[in-house]
Amino acid sequence: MRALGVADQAKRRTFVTGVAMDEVKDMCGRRILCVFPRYAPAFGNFQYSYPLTGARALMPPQGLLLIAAALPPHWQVRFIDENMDRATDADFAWAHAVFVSGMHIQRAQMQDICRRAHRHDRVTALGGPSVSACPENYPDFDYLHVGEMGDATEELFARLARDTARPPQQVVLKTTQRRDLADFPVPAYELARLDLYLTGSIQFSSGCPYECEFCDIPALYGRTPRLKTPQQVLAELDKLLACGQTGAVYFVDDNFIAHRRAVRELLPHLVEWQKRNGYPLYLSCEATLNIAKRPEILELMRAAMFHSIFCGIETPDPEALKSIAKQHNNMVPILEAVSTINRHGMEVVSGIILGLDSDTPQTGDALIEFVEQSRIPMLTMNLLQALPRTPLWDRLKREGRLLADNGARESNVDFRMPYEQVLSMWKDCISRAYHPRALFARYEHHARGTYRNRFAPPATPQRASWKNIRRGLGILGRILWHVGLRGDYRRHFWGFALRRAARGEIESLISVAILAHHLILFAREASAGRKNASYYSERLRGEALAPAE
Ligand code: B12
Repeated sequence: MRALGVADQAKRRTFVTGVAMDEVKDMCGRRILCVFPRYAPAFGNFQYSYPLTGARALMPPQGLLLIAAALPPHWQVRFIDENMDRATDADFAWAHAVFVSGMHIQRAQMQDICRRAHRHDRVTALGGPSVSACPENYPDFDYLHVGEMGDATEELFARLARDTARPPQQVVLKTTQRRDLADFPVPAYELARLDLYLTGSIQFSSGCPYECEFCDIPALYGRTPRLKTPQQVLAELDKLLACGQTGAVYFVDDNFIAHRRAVRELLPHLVEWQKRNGYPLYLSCEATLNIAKRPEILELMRAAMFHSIFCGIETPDPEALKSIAKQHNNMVPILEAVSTINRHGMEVVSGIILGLDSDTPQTGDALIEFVEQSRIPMLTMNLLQALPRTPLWDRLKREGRLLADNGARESNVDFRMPYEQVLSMWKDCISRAYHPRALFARYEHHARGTYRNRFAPPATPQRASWKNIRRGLGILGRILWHVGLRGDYRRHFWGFALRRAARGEIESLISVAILAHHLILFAREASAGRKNASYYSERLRGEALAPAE
């Protein structure tokens, strides 16, 4: 928990213009407690790698840190990520108002925070992707902020400046005028313990032009990409460094190449920034697979030290891609696209969906064949979920295949294939894809190819700092202890590790060991039915509410 620096105070003065700001400025300061809810254990959280790295959560929540930076200048703010620490009674007692943010998967935890704040009679405000899609799911919060930062945000601040008593009934504030990303403040990164996250986060753009049937991004953030300026992105990177960010930083953009010209303008600035700062960070992002058609962009990303791209491949079946309105994945043959990206030193992390209407009993085997051919090490394999505000939700509703209450089922979709068959296909794919032998074989392929295609930065003082070396040695020590000595898949680990050590490739040894540990352990839990394929199931909700350690 930390207070905001002078620079941010200055930045915040420019935010609230017009009536609200004049009103707010003359009123007494407010104390805002920003609480980010716990994630339920899930594939995408990498919780099994935390003991190796000392991390305690995956990445800082951009949304809440942005809102914290946008508060009126003389207000105080505290930030608590409940993936690390639980907000205490003292925190709630300190606050005038409690701000919360999150995804559908965090619904139970968001409601839990609201209950705890109300026990202290504190007014609560909720924003973020879940309430923006389904405000009706949050009857207990006092203020609902639906949509992105804009006029609704100003209205919320003005109302709290006037009165922090809980309103007699819920107030829903809908953004009608979005604030331009070019006018976004630098998120309040200094409020977060960046050194305790597995990766940092930064945003360049919002929105995606495509309309994949299962995705709610077009409804939530629009199809016309909105952008920050390169100068803003560099200012944010400067601030991340100043706040102790090291290692990896993830661009949270829905589609990093949503606006190709803007990306071509941004990348040379990132290359220069890395050079100027001694190549301190590895970058990654999410982008559509057709980025493979843009070698000029891939080459600039290589020079800017991008190490991986998350691509929503979803299925290797071109016909199935058409059926979910994702034919843009077919613009380049998928295997060719993956190897093109690898040739530029970037690993592809692939999103995969099982339970599509086009699935057959052979789908699982076809997927494993694709995993072996593409050599993609990390694939987030999820069961199809129908998210509100998506064409899929509307179609399934029309077809009467949307399960309102799916109890212990792992999805709210009434699959074409028998449910149990889809579930066992999912478990079978997870256990085969993440068997240690298969996984390390795929990583071996990239250690001899993709990773050697990367831009090799000079050994700058920033990279070879004692702090980095000490941190690296600490992680290596824990890997050798937990995996090399005590791990039950140590034979496969040592095969990979000794080959890396023989070539002095210690960095790829460490980064692979960290991720492989999570993938292997999570897959074991999931294929044994002890971890879920999705965030819809009851048991998960039950689990999610367990108090933080
Ligand atoms: C980065 C990211 C992740 C990261 C984590 C990010 C984090 N720390 O929270 C990781 C990789 C872990 C992740 C995982 C998942 N994710 Co995700 N993720 C994203 C992504 C791409 C960016 C999030 C972000 O930083 N956005 C930028 C910030 C600035 O936007 P924002 O949070 O909406 O905030 C704005 C407003 O909402 C508002 N606001 C936000 N909070 C608040 C609070 C208050 C008080 C106020 C006033 C305003 C306000 O102001 C901000 C500025 O406009 C989003 C898509 C997106 N564009 O947001 C998907 C998204 C949030 N993820 C999604 C999903 C479904 C998942 C998974 C469940 C997928 C899966 N099946 O496994 C997992 C779940 C995690 C888990 N436990 O398993 C969905 C959520 C759907 C929903 N409506 O809830 C999204 C929207 C993508 C999609 N396709 O639909 N994800």
